[in-house]
Amino acid sequence: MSVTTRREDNVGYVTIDSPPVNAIGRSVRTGLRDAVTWAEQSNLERVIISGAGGMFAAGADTKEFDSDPVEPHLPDVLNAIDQSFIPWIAAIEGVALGGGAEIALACDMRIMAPSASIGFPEVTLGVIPGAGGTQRLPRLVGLANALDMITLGKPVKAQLALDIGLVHAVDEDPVYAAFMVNSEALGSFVSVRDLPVPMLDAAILNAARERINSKSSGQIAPHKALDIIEAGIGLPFLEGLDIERKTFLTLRGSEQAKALRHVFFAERGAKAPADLTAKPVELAHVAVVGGGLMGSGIAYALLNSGFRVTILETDDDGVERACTNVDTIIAASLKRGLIDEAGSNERRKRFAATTNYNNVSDATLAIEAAYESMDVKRTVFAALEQALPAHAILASNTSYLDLNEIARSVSDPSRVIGLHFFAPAHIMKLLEIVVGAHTSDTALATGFVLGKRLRKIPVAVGVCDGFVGNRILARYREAADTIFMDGSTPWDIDEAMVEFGYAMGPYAAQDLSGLDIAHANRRRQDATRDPARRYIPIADRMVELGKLGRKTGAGWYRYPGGGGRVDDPIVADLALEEAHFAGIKRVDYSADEIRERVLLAMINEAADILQEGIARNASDIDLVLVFGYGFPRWRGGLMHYADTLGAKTIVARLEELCKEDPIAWKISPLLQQCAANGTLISDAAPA
Ligand code: T1G
Repeated sequence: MSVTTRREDNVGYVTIDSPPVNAIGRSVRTGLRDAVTWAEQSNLERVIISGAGGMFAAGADTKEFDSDPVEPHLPDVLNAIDQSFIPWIAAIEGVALGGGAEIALACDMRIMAPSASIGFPEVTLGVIPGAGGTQRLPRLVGLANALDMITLGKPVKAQLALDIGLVHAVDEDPVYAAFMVNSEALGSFVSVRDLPVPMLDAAILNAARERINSKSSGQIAPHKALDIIEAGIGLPFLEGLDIERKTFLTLRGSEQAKALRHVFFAERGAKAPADLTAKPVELAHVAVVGGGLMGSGIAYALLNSGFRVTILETDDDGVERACTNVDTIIAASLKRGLIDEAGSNERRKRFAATTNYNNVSDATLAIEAAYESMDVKRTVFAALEQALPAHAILASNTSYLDLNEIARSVSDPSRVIGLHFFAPAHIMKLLEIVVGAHTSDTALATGFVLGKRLRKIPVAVGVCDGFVGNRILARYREAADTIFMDGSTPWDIDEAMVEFGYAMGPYAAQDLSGLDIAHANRRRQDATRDPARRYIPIADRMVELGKLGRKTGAGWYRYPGGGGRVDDPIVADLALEEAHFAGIKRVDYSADEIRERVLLAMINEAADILQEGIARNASDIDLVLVFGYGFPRWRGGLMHYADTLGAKTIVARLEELCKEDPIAWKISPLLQQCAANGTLISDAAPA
């Protein structure tokens, strides 16, 4: 039974019980509909509805979104609740999201537990509330609050819900509080649908529209939600419900909704492989080598998850720097209200920094985040091998270097794994777990457990230059630099990629991280680069000129007075000069041509990564690009996006580009196979 009913005297208790999150599927909708009939036939004085398992309801069962809607439809069930002559009280614990929040809105009264949250995240799935949320919420909390909650999709905690009038009370025991509500009070409540609609306010609507444009650029659902809220204010309730439902059903089948659902489920699929049965090592005390920006970010992420953390440094200055860096992060979290004073002090108690490796003799995991030099890493790993217990796992945060070579610096390479965090490490959700040739299942299981404890998205990747994300990034940059050399400017390319949905183009992004990082990698690759492969020298020229990006006041852009970026004609001239030397006849690429070349280059590289088994599946590549490299979530990730183009189309275009440069555009056999077989790239598996 997904919905249970019981009575005590003249109080009815309806409980949604559909583990793990009380998603509102057909059985729940049917159970709720039958509960309304039961209540009305049972001569009850009130009904208290709650969720089992400490959660009210996580919203509609999104697994049903790919099939035709099946009765009873949620709007009809909720209309039956709010039209019932028996008062219903929603007793909310955990979360009431989407359809869960809409159930609560259909009740006469709402009571939340202090730690509970309520919200309308539908737009994060590319849809809008489809069971009355856009029509009831404005009546309850006003136009501005309703627009905020629905078009941004962010839930609110109990106190704010109380402050804006979304709920009547906050109580540690909402069910008991609902039982204790006196009958007179209960009888005084008006159904939300019968509350007066707020006035239309052009200023509020325009502000909401602007906020959507800045926060959700390119996305359709937030604008549609605003449209339906606005339209509903001028319509009778049932007509508003009707256009809401029609819009929801249309959006449910849209490309953006399918893409966002793909990412939603891919994110939840990011866990240890089912056949990984090895027991992870117990984790309590973790050593982090290096207290720079990465090391201190990793340390804080570990502190946030309850670990004891010791940063190892080479000298007292390093120790002081590590402490300052961690203190800075703690202070920032305190200032933003992410932690309180007690939390801040408790984290500090679990943190230490030292030069003395003997202080980590009881650590069962070490994460090396030292300078990206193989010599440094070899030295560190040898010292860690001496200092930590023999069963401890030794991890490197290296972004590019060969993990197998690092593993050769210890006697037991099976203990070595890569844990590639993304700066800022305590904020970015992606964690690439790099699996070396000898990495043990115990080490891998430990990596996944750590990823889960840190609330990261753990993705297992194989060893190659740049693993998954940085390898695709390198191809992205190479394609962009080629377009730059052959005809465009960095700002044309950045603009084209922002229009695609990136928050920032590749040149503006590199100005933030620094041109010297990619330069160091190009120098490292000099010895092994294919001499026949076209090489674009502009970025080297930039580094030679000291134009390293924001940190030197100028990179691909200029930053006068440390302010915003300004196009730099010197940079454009560099390309003209290099093109002249190379005898290149430059062309003026359109934004579409720029996007096509950059994206096809990335897709082709990603297909090789999949073919080589560096990534386990296409979904993992989507997670890496969305959660580590700013690929627009509403495009579903690189491989999901590739399938919207189709392998046949991709291969045909690559064949054209091969005529320009057969080496750079060498077509991945995996793409050719998908094109020939008419199969999805997302379904392709390593060879
Ligand atoms: N439908 C189906 N399955 C869901 C689900 C949902 N809404 N929410 C979670 N799951 C699955 C999830 O895939 C995972 O499965 C398991 O539950 C645990 O999830 C009509 C149209 C509720 C805060 O957007 O935000 O209502 O991997 O790992 O970390 O107007 O799940 O175990 O097989 O995330 O404790 C709107 C989405 C829907 C909320 C719990 N609702 N869910 O987090 O667990 S549209 C949402 C969440 C809608 C109405 C509209 C979170 C959570 P598996 P989990 P968690």
